[in-house]
Amino acid sequence: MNIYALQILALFTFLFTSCNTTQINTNFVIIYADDLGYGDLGSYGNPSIRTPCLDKMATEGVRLTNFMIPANVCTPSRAALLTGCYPKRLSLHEHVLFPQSLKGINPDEELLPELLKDKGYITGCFGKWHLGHQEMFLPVQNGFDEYLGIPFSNDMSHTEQAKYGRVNYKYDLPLLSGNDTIELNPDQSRFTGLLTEKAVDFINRHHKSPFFLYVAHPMPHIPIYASGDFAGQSTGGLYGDVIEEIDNSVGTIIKALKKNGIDKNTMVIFSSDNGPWLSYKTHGGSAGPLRGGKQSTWEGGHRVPCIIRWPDNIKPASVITRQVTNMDILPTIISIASGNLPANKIDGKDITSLLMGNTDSEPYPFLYYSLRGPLSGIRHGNYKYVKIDDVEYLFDIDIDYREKFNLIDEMPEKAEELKKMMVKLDSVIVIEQRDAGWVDEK
Ligand SMILES: [Ca+2]
Repeated sequence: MNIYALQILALFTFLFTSCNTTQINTNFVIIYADDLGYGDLGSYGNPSIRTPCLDKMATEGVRLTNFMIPANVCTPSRAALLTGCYPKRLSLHEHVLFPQSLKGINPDEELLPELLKDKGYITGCFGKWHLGHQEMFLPVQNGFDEYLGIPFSNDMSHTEQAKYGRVNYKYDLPLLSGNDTIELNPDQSRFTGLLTEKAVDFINRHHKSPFFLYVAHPMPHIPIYASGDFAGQSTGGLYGDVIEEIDNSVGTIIKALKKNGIDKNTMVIFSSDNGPWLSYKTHGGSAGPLRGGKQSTWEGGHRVPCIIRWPDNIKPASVITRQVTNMDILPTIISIASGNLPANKIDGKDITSLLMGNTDSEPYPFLYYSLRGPLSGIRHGNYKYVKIDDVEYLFDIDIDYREKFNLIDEMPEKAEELKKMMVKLDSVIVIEQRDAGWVDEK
């Protein structure tokens, strides 16, 4: 074989190997903020909080403007993300888990990390879990090889409840490593930095094998804290400091991917679990132009930022205005990883093609469930029907995303059509509902 033939053979070998590597070895990083609102990032119009790393991530990837969470609080949102299901299917749709809760994610559910482990992925979870804190429900029993974080919200301790005038709880907030409590009531100003260090260390240790890294920041859920490097730096006040520290963490994680030469075959997803907690005023975020926030079925409670970076696959600086939900993340990742979907019914759809610029697929009707579980509304096509405090609303949600102009009297047939569809879709979920896991109280 002459030198030219050898060169051509080497080129084909390289192309085959690199294509193959991209297809089977894509890593996944999900960074999930807590209570971060639609209007909290520069790329989503915030006028005072600086988020250069997330803004850059948006210019290198795609920004979604209709990214919906099928819950307006923490526990059900996380259940939807890691199972691809409406939380009601898992009986985790009624508010959140508290330190006294005995309930958690059904151990029979096949969570995203479990499905990826079947494909040889190494999995790590750093941050807030909130899918049950009895041992059987914790991350290392549910598909994660490594875990460090808090099992429920950062305000669920006696000290923090007292600070906000609610002293019903007398619990200490544990910091867990695996299943073990390594600290009680840790200094929360360390959280963002500590989780970033754990994420970078995980990437450095596992860059040679495909991995799934889930970084679930406990912030900016109240009580909010920023570390010394960030405290007092933002014109957005302490809340701005917290967001800017999370933004910096995203930049640090992407830098670690680059340093290990794997940023091009790693999909990084940044989002939030629900809208901003407006009742905490300057310690809560902003839903931007959207009405309402956390705990409400107004758009501000359910629509959050989502930025996805996957170089060479997603067109830089693209924007997806079509409705996508956090339930779509699991089937999308599983499709890219050539894995198998869970045996149980899920609601999310694979959006890989949409992310790559194809706009031919239609979104599915989206159901809104209120804070304590009851069905509250539906969004289908460009209309949203919702019932809030016994008042019925119909909005042309594409145009009137601020939910200002109620069309219920002008278009009663449309409202009726949506209501019927909503009840029918929910009734199927009721029939197919699966119980969440329980621990015997005795
Ligand atoms: Ca939350």
